[in-house]
Amino acid sequence: MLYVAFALSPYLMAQEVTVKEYYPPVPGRSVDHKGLVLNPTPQQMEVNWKGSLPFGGSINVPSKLSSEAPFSLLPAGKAGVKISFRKTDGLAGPIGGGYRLTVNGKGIMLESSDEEGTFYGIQTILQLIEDAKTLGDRLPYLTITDYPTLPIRGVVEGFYGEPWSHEVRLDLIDFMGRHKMNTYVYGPKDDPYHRTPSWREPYPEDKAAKIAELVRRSERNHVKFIWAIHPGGDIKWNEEDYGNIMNKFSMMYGLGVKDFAIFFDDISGEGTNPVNQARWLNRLKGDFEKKGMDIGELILCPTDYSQAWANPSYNGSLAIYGRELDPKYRIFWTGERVMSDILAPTLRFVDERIGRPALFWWNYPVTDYIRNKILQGPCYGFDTTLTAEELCGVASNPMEHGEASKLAIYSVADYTWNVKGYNPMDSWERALAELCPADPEAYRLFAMNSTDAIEDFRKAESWELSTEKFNPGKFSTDQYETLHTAFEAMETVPGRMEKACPEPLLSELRPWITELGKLATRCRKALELAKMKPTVDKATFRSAYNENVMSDKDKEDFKAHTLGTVKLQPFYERLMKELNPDKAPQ
Ligand code: LTM
Repeated sequence: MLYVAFALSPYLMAQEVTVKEYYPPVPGRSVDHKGLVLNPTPQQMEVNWKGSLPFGGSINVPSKLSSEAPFSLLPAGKAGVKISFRKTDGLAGPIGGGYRLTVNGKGIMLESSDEEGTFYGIQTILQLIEDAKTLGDRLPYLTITDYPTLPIRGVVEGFYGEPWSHEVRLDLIDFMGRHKMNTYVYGPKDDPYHRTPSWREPYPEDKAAKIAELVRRSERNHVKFIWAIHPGGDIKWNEEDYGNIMNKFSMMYGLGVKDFAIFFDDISGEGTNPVNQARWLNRLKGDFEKKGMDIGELILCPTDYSQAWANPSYNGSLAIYGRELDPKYRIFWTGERVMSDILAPTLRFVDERIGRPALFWWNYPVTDYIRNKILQGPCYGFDTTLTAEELCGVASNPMEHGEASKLAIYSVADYTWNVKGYNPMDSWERALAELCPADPEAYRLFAMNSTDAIEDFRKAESWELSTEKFNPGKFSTDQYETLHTAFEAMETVPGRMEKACPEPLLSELRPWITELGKLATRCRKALELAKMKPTVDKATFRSAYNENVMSDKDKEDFKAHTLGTVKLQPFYERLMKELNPDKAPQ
């Protein structure tokens, strides 16, 4: 369901509250990793800081491995650190993909039981190589025993609006591979060949070639490229349309796609019929088999994808899927609402009915319903006790802004790989440092003030500020100074980000960074007005006050690129209202 809330004035939304009132504080804590930063967080890591291996930036890969993927990803050099590799049984972990990595005086030893495990072990080594740069070109002795918790770890490009460009997709797929994610679901609502009206038609040649390239890039990254069709808007449950779906899938198969999804979200009428959906999906699976097609994942996104309206009864669609849909199909679920936390009760609700662990379609950081926002907050609201028996995976639905979406995708990679070990605050801070390494503090200052979504899915924002406790008629020097220093720090963000933030992230964030700078200045000036009021005459105060009133243009710009809606803008508005020289005496 697409909410159209972005037309709302931020002033209507602005209501200053303490984070504790109804926003849960961001869980987790900051961690000093001493330069040993890995994402996702390994399941087990023992570090012996007393010993370390000199690391000059290259690895001496044995010739029999050097041409083999993924060893060819390593920076090879004869004079480099020695690496050895051993196929060892029993390391795959509960769902495959596990590995063991040892760094000691002899060099690096990688062991794994399957291909996935080798790939993931190499990704960890590549991250260690980056870490060595900040560790004085040395690697501490360590042993990592690692494996994923959830089978599906990924992204669903499932938003309304301008689909990602080809370049953004390629880059995101590489990013996913580096962070051990394994699933990219292609379902942009505004790709006409995915959805009504043109789902029956083949992609034009140039677009088809790009999809084939995405499949190849995904394979290199051990990512499954899942192509989704969205036929429900105008489907006819007749032989002709069954043939149309099969035909489209066969064409996509011809481009190299081996994993498919069928979406029936956000439709009404004919297409919503769960009995027909299940019947056709089963038939498709059977026909794929008959044709000898080598199919991997099959996924359904139901019309009843949220507990907010899913029919809970025996005759409801979820229960029908549970009884009738082939168990190979995974089923998407967005939780209690469209935008929801990933929690046990809603998974119990859906799993009981669908007879399998649901696949969470996490509607964050998507902003197609609030296009004037850019969501940069920590990812929390994830139950860290869930297992693959209750939740088969999570796919994050991102923003149109691919680069800015990486902040959240990084943490979804972290959570899905190691559910128990997930630390939201630490994951977010590591992501900030990876994405803006030259000045993570500037990115942090920006990001913590741009987190709030809408009423249904509000998030802690500006949590280090106590604006709500400030009374402009009576305040302490300490309160004043603390806020003044904080606003001044925020005012440095635009300049610092211009210098430190890499492209294309900077271009995506720039309009909001500019607004943060302006908002911080208004807040600082409002604070200064509170201090000035008792010390100057009315005319002087009125003139200073008027200078800090937002012009129509300021309002328009802020409405187009809004942030700071939990604390900053409400603080500014409250102070300006209370300090208004024309305010009637109370
Ligand atoms: O969430 C689902 C299953 N469908 C749509 C998404 O396509 C859309 O991006 C989000 C956010 O607006 N909401 C939906 O209902």
